[in-house]
Amino acid sequence: MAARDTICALASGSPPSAIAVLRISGPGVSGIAAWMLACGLPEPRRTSLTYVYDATGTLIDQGLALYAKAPQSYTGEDTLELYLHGGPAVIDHALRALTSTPGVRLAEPGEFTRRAFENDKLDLTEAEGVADIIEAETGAQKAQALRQLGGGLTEIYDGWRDALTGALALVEVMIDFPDEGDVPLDTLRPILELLDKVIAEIEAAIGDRGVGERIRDGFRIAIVGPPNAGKSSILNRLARREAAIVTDIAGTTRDIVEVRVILGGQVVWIADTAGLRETEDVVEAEGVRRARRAAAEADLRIHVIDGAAPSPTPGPVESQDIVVFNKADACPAVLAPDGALQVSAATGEGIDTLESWIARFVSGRAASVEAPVITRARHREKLAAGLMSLTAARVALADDAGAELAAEDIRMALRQLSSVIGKIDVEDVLGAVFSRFCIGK
Ligand SMILES: Nc1nc2c(ncn2[C@@H]2O[C@H](COP(=O)(O)OP(=O)(O)O)[C@@H](O)[C@H]2O)c(=O)[nH]1
Ligand SMILES: [Mg+2]
Repeated sequence: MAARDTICALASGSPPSAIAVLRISGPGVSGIAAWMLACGLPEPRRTSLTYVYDATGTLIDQGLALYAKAPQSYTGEDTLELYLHGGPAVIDHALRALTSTPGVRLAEPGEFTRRAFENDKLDLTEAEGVADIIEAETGAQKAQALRQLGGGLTEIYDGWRDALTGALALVEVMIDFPDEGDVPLDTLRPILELLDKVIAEIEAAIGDRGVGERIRDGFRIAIVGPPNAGKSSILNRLARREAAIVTDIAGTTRDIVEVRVILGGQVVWIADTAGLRETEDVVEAEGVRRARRAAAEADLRIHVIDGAAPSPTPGPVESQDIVVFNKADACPAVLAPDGALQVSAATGEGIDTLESWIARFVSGRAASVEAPVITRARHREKLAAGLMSLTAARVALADDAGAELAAEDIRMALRQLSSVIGKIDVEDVLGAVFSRFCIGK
């Protein structure tokens, strides 16, 4: 393999900060330490307090240096970390000194982790866990990311791959030594047991109502109802700002207005939508179409009914949905249907209860799956494809002549599962995963 570039980057937050962590990884590390550090190359895994110089011998700063020798490092390469004072001039001087060295350049986003992946220090789901924990804002996101970067998904996929590799070996025996006539049940049974176990587990993972993805990306809630019911006013109350335009003209809201809040320890996207009604206005009609789609895709709908309307009743409501009777300040409460929450977007009455109902829903939904297997769309697509191949393999095995087909289907499923953890050719996937990292990680 051609000698790799040595990469460097600021790994800590933007300056000024108390301390700046500079990271260097690659074959050039020991050469750099020789001229850069007064202490020379430090002993591995021991911090050394040292003066730090540029190549001309000008002092950059005094700080701590930590050396990790390949392969016992995060990237699997020689790495050096410098803990310097976190001022812009220090950082600039140090990075200029490093990048003016031949063979040394600034790291691309996620490149340290990508090298770790390429050196088998972690698989792709673990690398995704690293990206997720850096972005985690809620405790639930952090816990999920920690589980993933600690190999929680790797273990599951390895189990599936072992079972399928075992099943494939048995199918190949059937192909090599075909019995006369029907395949005896003794040969088939262990294969079917292995396939059925994996199929059942993948089905369970897929049937999780997207909880892992929601914890990571946020739950989706849509505010729906007739024009002028006060949907935008309620959104603004929940957002604690004037996110959506409120007027007494029906048909004001046309596009979806989304706000992001944290409720029940979860990220929640609340969407205000156009009032549902028949309209000749093409722009409003498009808004109504979008509103219906947002309602259909949401995890939970808040149906707002207009307390001032002649007969305040909601449209079709699903069991977990919330019905809100708005304008309670101006309307007799006796009109509110059973189970509806009375609020007034005008005075703020009932909004805290609405928030706690939403919080209860999202935290209950998040807790409904103990350890979600799917945490992003990429996993879901591959698992769905793998499941199709396994179902096809099962059908093929029911047929005498189907062993060859079944073997091909199982191999296909293995490829789908392997691509989730990054064990097979996934150049485009790698690009997509690592480009979303921050620099220095
Ligand atoms: N009295 C009263 N008026 C409200 C309340 N909520 C909204 N309104 C008024 O109802 C009209 C429509 O509100 P808006 O939020 O734009 O409704 P939307 O069309 O459902 O988004 C505006 O004139 C608001 O000021 C409320 O709780 N009480
Ligand atoms: Mg509106």
